[in-house]
Amino acid sequence: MARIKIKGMTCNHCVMAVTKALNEIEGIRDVKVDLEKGEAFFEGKCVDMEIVRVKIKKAGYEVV
Ligand SMILES: [Cu+2]
Repeated sequence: MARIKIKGMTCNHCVMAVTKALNEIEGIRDVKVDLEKGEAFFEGKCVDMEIVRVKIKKAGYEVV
């Protein structure tokens, strides 16, 4: 399981947006987002973290 810290999530809409963005990345599954902690978890093999970073950025948030 991978865990990333995300800056900028403030409500459930943000959680949905981040979840959707992560789910759109090939190889990522079982996405869970913790709004309070500002963290996202997912399963996935050979996931390029740079792709994750860019995808999150495009959704309007930032991987920290
Ligand atoms: Cu929000």
